[in-house]
Amino acid sequence: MTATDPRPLTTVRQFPPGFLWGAATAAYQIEGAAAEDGRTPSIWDTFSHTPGKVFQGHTGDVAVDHYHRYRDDVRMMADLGLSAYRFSVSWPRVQPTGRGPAVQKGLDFYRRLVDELLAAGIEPVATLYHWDLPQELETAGGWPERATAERFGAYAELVGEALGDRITRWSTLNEPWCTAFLGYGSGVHAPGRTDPVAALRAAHHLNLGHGLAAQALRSAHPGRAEVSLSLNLHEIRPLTASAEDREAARRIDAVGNRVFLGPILDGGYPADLLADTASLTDWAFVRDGDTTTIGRPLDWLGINYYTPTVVSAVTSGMAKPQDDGHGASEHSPWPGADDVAFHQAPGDRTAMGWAVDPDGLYALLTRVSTRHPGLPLLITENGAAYEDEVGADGSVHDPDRIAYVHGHLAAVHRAIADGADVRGYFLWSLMDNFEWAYGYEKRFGAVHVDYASLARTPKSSAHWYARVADANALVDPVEG
Ligand code: IFM
Repeated sequence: MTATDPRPLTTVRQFPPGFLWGAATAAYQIEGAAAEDGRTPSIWDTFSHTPGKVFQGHTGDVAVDHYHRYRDDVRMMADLGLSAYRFSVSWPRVQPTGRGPAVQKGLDFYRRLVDELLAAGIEPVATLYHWDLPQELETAGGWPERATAERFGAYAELVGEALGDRITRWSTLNEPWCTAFLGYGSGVHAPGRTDPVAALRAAHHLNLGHGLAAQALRSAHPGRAEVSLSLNLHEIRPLTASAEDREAARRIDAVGNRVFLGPILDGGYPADLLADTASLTDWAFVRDGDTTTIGRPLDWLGINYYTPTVVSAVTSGMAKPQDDGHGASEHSPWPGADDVAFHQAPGDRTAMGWAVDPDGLYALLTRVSTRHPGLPLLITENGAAYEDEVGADGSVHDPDRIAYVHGHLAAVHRAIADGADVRGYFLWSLMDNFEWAYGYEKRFGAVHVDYASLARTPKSSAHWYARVADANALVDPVEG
């Protein structure tokens, strides 16, 4: 809050100096320009154009046209006082078939975007893969195949060489759990396959791809790249303290969290995960040396959090809900955990039906930082969808979103006070966008987008967040 700001503050919780106040987006969700300048289809173009896969047949063909409006969007970020912006590079825009040389026009777009950000004093934080696999690589087998991890390493080298002089912080993958288990397990995400063994193979090849990409980024600009990935870690709670429910929680922790944390931070795949999935696979696709490649130290860890995951054992007579919060499917995204049921956490819910539970974020941050002391953390996504309405005067008031973010920032502040080394927070999302299988129905933005005119209008949450960023402190929400 500035010295001249007349609004009252009842509580001020200061964040550490240099804390990053960011917002996040992803290429397919915002860019549009799906067939411009050499871009070819990704698996999400194919999936969204397949009838019945996405709400009302929505696609990312135009999205919010960020590809053409990026300059105005960066100006808007500067007006909101953001100190960082997390975006993703579209693989099919810079290397359309997933092989061969880069398309310069594609790289130039990201060069221009990054230069605009730097000129505005906003740190660019780049994600290499936010779910838009070039369709040709999926046709050749996709993430269940080792070759895709190798291709990803080569793509990282191209992008690292082109942009590594301008970008320091990199995230290789966004939420590989969703890619593997929603994309190849339950099929609610592209490419829509429903094969539990393919999902497990995909998880390993994503881990390997992360390791290869991290190496490539580091060698493109030695000593400069600070590399991580963004995991949607599940904050898992057993429904009761019974041994059966705790066993259900253990299984979900194995295939939801430790399938990534194990090889990336703990030296290998956990024995209990291998045992849980032994009837599906012997994991022979993990080759000698893979865990060394995957396990090279991270410079920081990106954590995405929205809501906790409440689980129990399936007891006789229980109707097992098919939607665990990730979208309804008759195919489970949890291989090796067929006997687990999912429950709603109590309390208020967002428009996604997800419980609002900031304590879950506190628990996650303190647990990760206790287990991995010295590893800086960034919250690379947190936020909420609500049914925002445009008022008669054109403004959008979203007090529920302010309350959600306020509660979660208070949890982050508490975790920092208790020793977690959290370096920044990225609101999901900068602006309303294509919410995957939900199309444009769910709005996560701090900035409203009118999908007819594509006009951007900062919601009251954006104005409040700007005050938080300016003060580097959790200022209380003041409406108006
Ligand atoms: O929109 C997504 C984002 O792409 C990945 N993390 C969760 C967000 C909300 O569902």
